[in-house]
Amino acid sequence: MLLGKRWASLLIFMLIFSTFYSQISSSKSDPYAAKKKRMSQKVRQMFYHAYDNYMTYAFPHDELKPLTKSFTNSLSELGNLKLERLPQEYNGSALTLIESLSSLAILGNNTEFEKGVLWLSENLTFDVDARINLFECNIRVLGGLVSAHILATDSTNRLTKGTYSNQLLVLAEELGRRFLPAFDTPTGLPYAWINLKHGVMENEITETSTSGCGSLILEMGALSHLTGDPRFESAALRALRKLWSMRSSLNLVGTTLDVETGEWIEFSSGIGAGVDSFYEYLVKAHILFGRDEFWRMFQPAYTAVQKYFRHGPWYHEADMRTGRATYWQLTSLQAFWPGLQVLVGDITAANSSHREFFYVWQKFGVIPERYLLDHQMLHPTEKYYPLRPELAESTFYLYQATKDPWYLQVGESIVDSINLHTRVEGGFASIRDVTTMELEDHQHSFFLAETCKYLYLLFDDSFLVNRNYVFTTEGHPLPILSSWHERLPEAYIPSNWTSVKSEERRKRASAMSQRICPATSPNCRNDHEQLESVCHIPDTRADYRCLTDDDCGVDSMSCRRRSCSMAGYCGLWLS
Ligand code: DMJ
Repeated sequence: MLLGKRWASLLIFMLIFSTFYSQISSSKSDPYAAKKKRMSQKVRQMFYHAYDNYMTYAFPHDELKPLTKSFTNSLSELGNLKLERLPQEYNGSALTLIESLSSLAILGNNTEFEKGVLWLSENLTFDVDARINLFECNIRVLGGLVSAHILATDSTNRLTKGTYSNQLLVLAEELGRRFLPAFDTPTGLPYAWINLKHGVMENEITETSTSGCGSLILEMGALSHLTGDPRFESAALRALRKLWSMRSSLNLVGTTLDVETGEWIEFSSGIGAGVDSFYEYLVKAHILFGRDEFWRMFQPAYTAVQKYFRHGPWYHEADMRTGRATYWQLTSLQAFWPGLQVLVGDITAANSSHREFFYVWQKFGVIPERYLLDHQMLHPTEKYYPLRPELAESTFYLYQATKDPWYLQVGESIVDSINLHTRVEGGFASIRDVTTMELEDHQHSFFLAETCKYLYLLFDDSFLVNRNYVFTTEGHPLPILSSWHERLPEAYIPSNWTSVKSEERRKRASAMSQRICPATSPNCRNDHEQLESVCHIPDTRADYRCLTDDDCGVDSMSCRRRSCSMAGYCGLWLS
């Protein structure tokens, strides 16, 4: 008995010591480990507070009204997606559930992920007389389903054996087929609205946005790769090519256009509403499909943005024909731009505009929808903050790229503000007016698909370790597979990469810098293995500082050589 007690004390001592020791050693390798753990748990709780309340008070409708603990079928603005085997009067598409699946997978909640997958498999149908917005339905519903299908079938055995036989892909394919009539225009540019049952309605409006035509390629391209039906990718690609052909001589695009005539309607544009994801999808399509064509569009488009819209760290709007500034406004949606800049290696520029967005966040407590830079005041009618993700998204990318603890601090401050100002008993509510913090009865689905996801990944990126993903504009991960890649141009592949790449440097590469495995490489062991890019050569210094071009490596995504800027940073500097 005494011996038993002694053994027990010894065991307890060893346990405490080993926990203490492992904490010391993990904090030795990462001094911010404890903070990250605490913050990731906090974000996890935020996600479940939003998700559980949705499931309790709103599911299977589209979105939660957290103040009244009721629901809104917000897709009915986008169109009603009715559910099979439910009373006829019921409308709803379980939008927030579809949008939550990839976040549940990232949080490692296989039980809830499986429940959601099986429920949708049995209940969701698109055979409904409903007018939907093509762009929104594509990024939220099609993107959510395609991503969840991939997560359901990856090698992690997320689902109980035998329960899944591609039901989500079947649904996604059906939805994709219902999108196709929208592209049947003289220009190939899709209508903004389509009836899922009857196709394009009579007298349908012909005006759409640049994002509406230029942000379909990730989801529809992935759908083609998964189903073997090329029609989805072809339709999206044709629209994107047409859109690009409509650029001005300055390589600028407008914000709205007519799909029948192919004429611009709104010539002023920027990097925010109506245009944002067009730029995002050019670079992400290049990463996902390895097609040089996307980079050839992105490179001049990015250069034009930096030349005509940028004013120091701020971005204003300009007329696509003249390049002259039109509106000097900061919008909440623009805050995704630093994240995009990280993807192309433009870290210094990303950091400087991220700081300005965060400055505005701190000034108001959250980021307002629109701020008039020239008058230094809020837009009179756009004072709201609907729980948008863009600043958190850029913060996540910048932390991945730099490991600068400053971004953890930013993330913590975002988490604290959201909890302080928007958390209510029934979920998280949007802010109607950032000057009074008056709330609005709406918890958008992107709060679960994006805001919580990026905040969580900022503090816990274990989901990304040894995996390569591109996140769609709605935050749904798509894996980068060599089997989806076209051959990279020879010029992009340096011949001496093997000698430069050392084991030690390899280990240092973050998840974000582990990229494509070009199909041309003999080192790609098999189609589905996600390896670090064979062309990737890290910069000599981990902080990207340089004296000459020789200190810079080769970008892991585009396989393009990085160069040393005048400020002494390696990047994909565009001339
Ligand atoms: C999301 O639906 C997507 O990020 C989209 O690209 C733009 N905005 C919202 C969130 O703010």
